[in-house]
Order: sequence, then C-alpha cells, then structure tokens
Amino acid sequence: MIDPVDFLRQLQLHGTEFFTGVPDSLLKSLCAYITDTVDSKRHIIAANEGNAIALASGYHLASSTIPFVYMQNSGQGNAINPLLSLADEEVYKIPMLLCVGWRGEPTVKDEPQHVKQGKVTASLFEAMGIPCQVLSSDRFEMIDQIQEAYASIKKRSAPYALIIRKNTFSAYTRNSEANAFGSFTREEALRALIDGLRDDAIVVSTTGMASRELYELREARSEGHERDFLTVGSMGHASQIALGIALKETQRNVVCIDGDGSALMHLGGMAIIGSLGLDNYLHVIINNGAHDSVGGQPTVGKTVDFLAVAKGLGYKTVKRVESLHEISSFVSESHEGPVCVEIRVKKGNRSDLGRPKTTPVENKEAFMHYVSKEGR
Ligand SMILES: Cc1ncc(C[n+]2csc(CCOP(=O)(O)OP(=O)(O)O)c2C)c(N)n1
Repeated sequence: MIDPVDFLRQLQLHGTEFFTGVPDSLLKSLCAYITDTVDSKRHIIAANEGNAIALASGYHLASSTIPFVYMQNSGQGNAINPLLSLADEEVYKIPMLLCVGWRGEPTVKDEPQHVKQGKVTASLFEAMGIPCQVLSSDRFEMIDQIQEAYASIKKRSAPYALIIRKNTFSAYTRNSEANAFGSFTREEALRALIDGLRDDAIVVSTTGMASRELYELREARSEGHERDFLTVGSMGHASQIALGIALKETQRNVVCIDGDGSALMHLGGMAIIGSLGLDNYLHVIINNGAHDSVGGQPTVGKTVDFLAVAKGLGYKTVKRVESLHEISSFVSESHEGPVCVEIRVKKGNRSDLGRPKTTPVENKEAFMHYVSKEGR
C-alpha cells in the first residue's frame, strides 16, 4: 500500500503546491492528509470536477507550477469539457497531474452506477489524448511512475492521469474536526420527512447515502419503492430530474432530496427551478457541511446560506427546519412553491446500512408505472 504522507511528499518534491478536486472514497486517506497538512488557500475542495480543472489551470497561469487534481472517475464527465477545451495540448497546454479513483474496476464487484464508468475510465483518457497509468501499490514503482508522469507533463505541457485502484492508499485519520452542526442524523431527518409527505408525493433522492437510507426506510415501513427515483449516479442532477417530472406531473407534489455537496455541484439548476415557479416543487437540502458519503470531507455548506440563495433565485417559500417534528409538520402543510427547505444534520451513517436490492432499470420501470397509473 502507498502511504498518503509519502505520496504527497513525492508530489511536493516535483514542485506541486496546489491541490484541488472533489473527494472520492478510494482517495479518502489522501484527501484527509491533504486537508490536514496543506494550507487552506492551496487546497480547495471544488464544487465539481470541471471547476477543479479550471481552478488548477488558473493557479498554473499565476504560478507556473504543476497543480494536482483529484476526483472519482464518476467526475470524469464533468472534467472533460475543460480538459479538452482549456488544458488540452491543442488549446492552452496547461500542465497538471490528475488522480482518479477507479470505481467499477472490471475485476472488482461494485454498484451498477460505477460498472460502466469503470470500464471506460482509461479509454476516456486515451480518447482525450491524456496519457494515464494505474498507480502501483509498491512504493518504489510509485516513485518511478510519478517521475514518469511529471516528465511527460513537462515535455508536453499538458495533463497526465494516475488511476487509483481500491486499497491503493493506506489509512490516514483526520485530526479532530470541530463539528457542532446538526443535532440529528440524515437518516432521522429522512424518516421525519417521509412521515410528513403526502402518500402520493413523488420523490427524487440524491447520490450516496441519502438514497440508500431512503430505500431502507421504505423497507422498514413495508412500503414499496415505486414512488422514489433513486439518483444513484449523476451527482448534482437530482434537482433537475425532479424538475422534469414536476413540469409534467403538475397535480402531484414532487420532492427532491438533495445534499449540500450535490446542490453545490450544479448550483445553477436552482436558478431554473426558481424561474419556472412550479407550485408543486419541494427542494429539501439535507446539509451536513460534508461529502459524507465518500468520507466526510468538508463542503462550504456550513457557511453557505442556501435559503438566501433559493430566495434570490425565485423560490417562493424558504425555510430552515430545526427539529424532527418541524420537518414532518412543515412538509405536511401547503406552501407556495417552489419551496426550499434546509435541514442541518450531523455527519455519519449506520454502519449496517444496506444498498438497494433492485437494479436501476427495475427502479425506473416501477417508478414510471407508478407515475403514469397511480395517485390520479
Ligand atoms: C460527479 C461525481 N463526483 C463525485 C462523486 C462521488 N460522490 C458520491 S456521493 C458524494 C458526496 C455527496 O455529498 P452530499 O450531496 O453533501 O451528500 P452526503 O453524502 O453528505 O449525504 C460524492 C463526492 C460522484 N458520485 N459523482
């Protein structure tokens, strides 16, 4: 295994001083070590992976150093546009080292949303003309690979990618963080939320633990899953999926269960929700100030005023609910929509939390059947 302390040291020996990215569970210990040791103006957890490429590019333009950008392979899609139209060898030639967590590696069992991305991770880089290799778990090979990567980056003045397998990095636990945020968990908030929602409300839930918890809550209540669309991949897009449904299903309440990291990832979508003024749209942002599902790395959620943002973007009703009882009672009442509710919660999840047992296609088919036939 590679010690993240050693890995970071190698990057610094090559002159890298700026770090940015979106966290990934496979890079958890590296992200934690960077967060603990790099100055907060030299390590920025970006809103999305495309932003991270742009941030790194800007830092290079001002410093001539080679920045480091980390992401899960799910974020490759977000990064493609600035990689090809900004950093590319045929455009601005911006050197940078990319480090990409390889979810869905073909020989490793993983969730359906990761399997396809895992198959195409290296070939996407090849198609973009970005050299890449899988990082070795052997320290001496790792040092050689980093040497080779920086030599290629300098020669071409362009990006180079290291692909990171599961269990490449050894554990590193973050120094203790102050966390006085929220007095109950996301799962408790979700339970209170579905207690208060009308039975025929349509729910679209975001990527990560929130969808897994919603799935288990329905099981515990002996309810079906047909009214929930679980956005297992496509982080940051749940609000627009819900919007598309709400535009057609105007007589039904459509609820988006979002996370702070997910809402921030494509924040512009909230402007479109606000501009459309749909009365049947409820946007619930469960804010734990963290990318909890991939290791709890901080977002800017603890300092962002989501309600002021929503108000400014045209949501008609905005509300921070402070207790479990208030969650149920607020969502059971009628309010002028679009509505934005912020619920502040603690980080963390149950250690025995399961995963959906249905496939994405089964989920979609049951959902579409429900939307077209039921509750009318
Ligand atoms: C485009 C993309 N980037 C990164 C990831 C990895 N990822 C999955 S869930 C998650 C964190 C989500 O944070 P938030 O929305 O705040 O919800 P929380 O996990 O805190 O409940 C991340 C970074 C992903 N799935 N897709």
